Amino acid sequence: MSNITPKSYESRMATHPSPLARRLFKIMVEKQTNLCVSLDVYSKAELLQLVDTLGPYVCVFKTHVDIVDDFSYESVVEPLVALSKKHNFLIFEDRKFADIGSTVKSQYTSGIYKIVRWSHITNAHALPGPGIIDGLYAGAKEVTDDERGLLLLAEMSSKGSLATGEYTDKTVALARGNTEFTFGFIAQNRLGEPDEDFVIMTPGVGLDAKSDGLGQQYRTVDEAVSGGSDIVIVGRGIIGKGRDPIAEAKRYRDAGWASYLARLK
Ligand code: 5BU
Repeated sequence: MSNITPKSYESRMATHPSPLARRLFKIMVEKQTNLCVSLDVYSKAELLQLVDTLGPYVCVFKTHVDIVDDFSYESVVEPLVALSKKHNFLIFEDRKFADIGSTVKSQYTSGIYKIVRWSHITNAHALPGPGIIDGLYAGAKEVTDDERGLLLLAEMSSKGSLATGEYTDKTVALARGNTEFTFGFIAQNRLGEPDEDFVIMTPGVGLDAKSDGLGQQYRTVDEAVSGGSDIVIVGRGIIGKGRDPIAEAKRYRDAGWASYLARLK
């Protein structure tokens, strides 16, 4: 772990080894947001409506498409991709791949979801070793010329997570093998050496609750960003029951950007 303050999004936009990361920083700078909203909803109508209303405030929407009850490629993915162009955001399917290279390649490219075709970002556990990165990268190369990026799960937000210490260090080492594709981590802290640039996306962020009764642990936006997070991922804090999603999205977007500016000083 490094205590060196990460550079500005603008400067990283020019120098990052991953084309996808450069595109992401450009969106963040243009829209002045480091907020990713996690869309954990069961209906496609709700999902698409949230995307259209919250689109202006986010740089990334994170999905779990396998929880959408009425999913079809034509009625979910196609409108989602159109909205990503309308509002200029990236899509991150939080698939958490965890198998051998050959199998994850199939899971990434095939089946009903065909994730690689539309999801700019996805993520994977480091547990299987380097083959998981090779398999996903091969899938991306085979299917699309568009930029794709992978985040490794280096740390998790949940209580008692086993992804700590040596596991986290070895995950960082694994990412070094292909930084054009593996552009960062799902993590709670900045990771890597001062001369390296890994994008850190951080779940488990909430301004009101401390936990959810099922192991989730929340830290504030400022705790995450001052600790080195580049993008905060917020789900129920924004779209949870009884909340006003637009008001909350603005609140988290403003908090995230203020903490980022404070970190630069
Ligand atoms: P929440 O409603 O803000 O608690 O949702 C958090 C989201 O981030 C949810 O979709 C999880 O699957 C996801 N997540 C997480 O909470 N913690 C982790 O360490 C990882 C993903 Br990896």
